[in-house]
Amino acid sequence: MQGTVMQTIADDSRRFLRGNDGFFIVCRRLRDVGRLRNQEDTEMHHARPQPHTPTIFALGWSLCLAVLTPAATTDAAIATFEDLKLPRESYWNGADGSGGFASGGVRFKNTYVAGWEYWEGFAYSNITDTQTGGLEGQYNAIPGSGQGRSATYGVGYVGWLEPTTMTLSRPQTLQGLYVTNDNFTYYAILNSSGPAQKFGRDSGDVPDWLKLTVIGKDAAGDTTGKVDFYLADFRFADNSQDYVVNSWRFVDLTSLGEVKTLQFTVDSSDTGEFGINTPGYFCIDTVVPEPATALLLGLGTLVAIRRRRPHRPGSGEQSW
Ligand SMILES: [Ca+2]
Ligand SMILES: [Ca+2]
Repeated sequence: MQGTVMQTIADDSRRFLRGNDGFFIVCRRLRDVGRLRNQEDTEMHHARPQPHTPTIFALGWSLCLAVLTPAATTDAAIATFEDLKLPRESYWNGADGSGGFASGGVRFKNTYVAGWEYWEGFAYSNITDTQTGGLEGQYNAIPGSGQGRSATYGVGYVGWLEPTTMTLSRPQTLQGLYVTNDNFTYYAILNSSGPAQKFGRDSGDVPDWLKLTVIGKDAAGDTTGKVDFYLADFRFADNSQDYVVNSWRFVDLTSLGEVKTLQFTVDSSDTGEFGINTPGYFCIDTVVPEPATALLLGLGTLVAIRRRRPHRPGSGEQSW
């Protein structure tokens, strides 16, 4: 970044630094309190299995399911962020310079620029506040919790230095993951914020949109496919159908096939000289492998139990 000419631009609510290469950074935190909107809390996108009638058959099937349970629920998720420990109402943003973090078998990349208080890539958080907008709300998921009312979730920010990526421990097909809006983005869309315009604009009729794109990449780094998800969509002619996502939504990623890395990008109808004006944040939780993979994990558990059974303490190696 040496040699970059930086320009300071101040407005009523915050200050920005812009470089001659298009780099854009928010460098001062100021409160920007938005309106609290009625929240519809998290609804699982999948239909949950209904309880079975307690017949003998059902009991047997339930016992089978009990062994294979990881295959059928988000307990099988390969990343939930619940294994990341945080003090209450706090976040991690990479200020320790570690360059990322892992949840389950998934590594999330982080880039932190010391001295600028700037980060991009992934952070994680357990903040529950849903009313704070502006930069102060950048670590807040708008539903007020992680997916399924869990405590902890990831926060993605698509910046200018490195691609925003998460990398699996091995190539596999994913059923999908959950996403929602970040407070900063949510309130900027509803009320405007700095250079970001209110969606629909003054007339309410401008067909604005904010799109998250998930790009699958295989072990060789080649793209396997792309999936778009609209975090906000005001393109409906009937404005009563316009929406900003405020609950956790499942994004189906099976069409990407077997992937090693996912890259995330954001795009918006509201753009300027330095790229999109809408804050480029999203929140993420509960990465779910495809059912077949999860089923194999469950069967693997069964086989492991079966193979361990003949062992007796002190009996040495068992011949089969
Ligand atoms: Ca979680
Ligand atoms: Ca509209």
